[in-house]
This record gives sequence, C-alpha cells and structure tokens, in this order.
Amino acid sequence: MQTGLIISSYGRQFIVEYQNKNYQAVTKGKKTEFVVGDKVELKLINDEQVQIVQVIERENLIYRSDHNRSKIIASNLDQIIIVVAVKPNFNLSFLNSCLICAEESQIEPLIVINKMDLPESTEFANKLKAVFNEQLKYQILELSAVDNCEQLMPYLIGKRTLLIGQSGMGKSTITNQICPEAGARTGEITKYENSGCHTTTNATLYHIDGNSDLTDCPGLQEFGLYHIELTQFAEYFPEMREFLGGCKFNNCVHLNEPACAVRQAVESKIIDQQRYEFYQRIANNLKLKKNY
Ligand SMILES: Nc1nc2c(ncn2[C@@H]2O[C@H](COP(=O)(O)OP(=O)(O)OP(=O)(O)O)[C@@H](O)[C@H]2O)c(=O)[nH]1
Ligand SMILES: [Mg+2]
Ligand SMILES: [Zn+2]
Repeated sequence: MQTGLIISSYGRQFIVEYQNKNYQAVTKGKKTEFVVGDKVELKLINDEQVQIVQVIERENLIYRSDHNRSKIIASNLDQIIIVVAVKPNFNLSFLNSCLICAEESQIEPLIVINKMDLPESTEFANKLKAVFNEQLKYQILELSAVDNCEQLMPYLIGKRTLLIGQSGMGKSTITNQICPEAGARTGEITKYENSGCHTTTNATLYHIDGNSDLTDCPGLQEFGLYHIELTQFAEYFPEMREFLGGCKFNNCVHLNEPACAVRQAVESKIIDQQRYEFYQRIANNLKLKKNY
C-alpha cells in the first residue's frame, strides 16, 4: 500500500507528499472531504499526479461549525498554537472558542502572545496571563515573531502543530521564521484595519525536521462551536470541572437553574465573570439547537 500525506488544500484541490515529492491529488468517485494532516492511501498516476484512494483513520480532527455548515481545519495534530496579539483586533471570544476546540479534541493548546515588541503588548499580555495562565493553567509564551521567534522552537520539536488565530496575528510571520523555505505571504498591518481580508488563503504544512511540522492556515474571524453538545460544554472549561457535581439538578446546564454550583462560583468570583459570560452566550445558542 502506498501512503502519502496531505500537505496543502486549495479549495477542493489537494497536494499530497509521497516519498519526499509533492503531487497534485485527483479525487475520484464519492465525494469525500480531505484535510491537511490526513494520511491517505494513493495510486500513482504519473510524475505529477496521484489518486487518493482513501483516508487512513484519523487520530483527531478539528473543525468549526455554525448553524448551517461545518468546516474541517486539520487532522492528526499533537498541538494547537493559538496566536493572539494586541493588534489589529484581538477578540476574546475567539480565543475562548479555540480553547474549547482544543479541550474537546483533547489536543494540547499553547497560547502565543505575539508582537511583544509593541509597547502596548505588555499590559495586554499581563491581563491574559492573569486569567489564562494563573487561573486556568494554560501554557502561554510571549513572543515577538520578528525579534525572537526561536523561543518557540522547543515547543515544536517532535510534534505536529497547527497555528490558528484571527487574521493579522502573525501566523505566517512565525511560519517563515521557523521554516524559512516556506515563503508564506504575510500581510501589511494596515490592511487588517479594514477587517475581513486574509493574507493566507490556504492551509499548508511545512516540515521543521523529520518528525516535527507546522501548519499555517488562513485567519479566521469566527470559530463556531455549533457541533458541541450542550450537556458536555461545561466540561471543556477547566475552572468549572470541580463544581460540576455540586449542582442541585444533575442535568443542570448552569444557565438559570436554582442552586447551581457553577453560578455560585461565578458569584463568589472563583470563576472569571467574562469566561462565564462566554459560556452563557454559547450555551444559549446550543440550547436553541437542541430545544432542551
Ligand atoms: N510588530 C510586530 N509585527 C508583527 C509581528 N509578527 C507579525 N507582524 C506583522 O503583522 C502583520 C500580519 O502578519 P501575518 O503573519 O501576515 O499574519 P497572519 O496571522 O498570517 O494573517 P492571515 O494570513 O491573514 O491569517 C504583518 O504586517 C507582520 O509583519 C511581531 O512580532 N511584531
Ligand atoms: Mg497568514
Ligand atoms: Zn449548574
């Protein structure tokens, strides 16, 4: 059996790496979705093309979804790096959603606070660290991709890592520093002020060494969690876990129920208010979906 690795996707087109050479993939027959990180069984067609026969079972798969569609992002990951920065337009909900995604798929997250060379980054980083590192115990690395990106290297060795984040946070800049041959296009910061434009348009996996790689993907503005089950949602909040058995009702979803241990922890400021507000907003949406 010949097996290759999907290293890039362009719309419905894929590039497959097979024996150190890249091929354009042809997919035949039933409409199957593939994604960067997939190991695939293939047949060689010629010097430039392979046919994908099928996907080898994935160890994990991350995707986002809203009420009418879902989009797969990457598979077979060891780590998700969530890249945030004070500029151009940091969105706290986006960070929270990425963390939920990592918790749900049981892939270790690392939060990289990029652009630490900007003076306004210090206060921004301190606020994030107080909640996400000191309270929630997520790993955080402060970085300036343009000055000291090599600090990131120890976190990448031996792992398959995905960079995710809003547009303009510096994912491609990091990719180019770590894998200089990547030549990923990066955007001018001014362009992000008219939001909605992305510099990177397709996900691509780059090798760091024989068993470490890094996937750069297009910036996202939203990270929909519509696929999450409401009854499991609270478990993806590390700060809520210890309270989950303590509610009056054992099917409590921690919104309006009486004697809810999670809400009591919010009132006594043990659980961060903004994190709970994020929980409430998403949980109310998930509730509509299921008509609980
Ligand atoms: N000051 C500063 N600017 C940075 C840093 N890292 C990236 N930038 C700038 O931020 C802008 C956006 O960087 P990109 O790497 O294109 O961002 P991206 O996350 O790949 O954006 P999309 O591809 O649209 O998702 C560029 O102008 C970079 O030069 C940094 O550490 N410090
Ligand atoms: Mg980019
Ligand atoms: Zn409760």
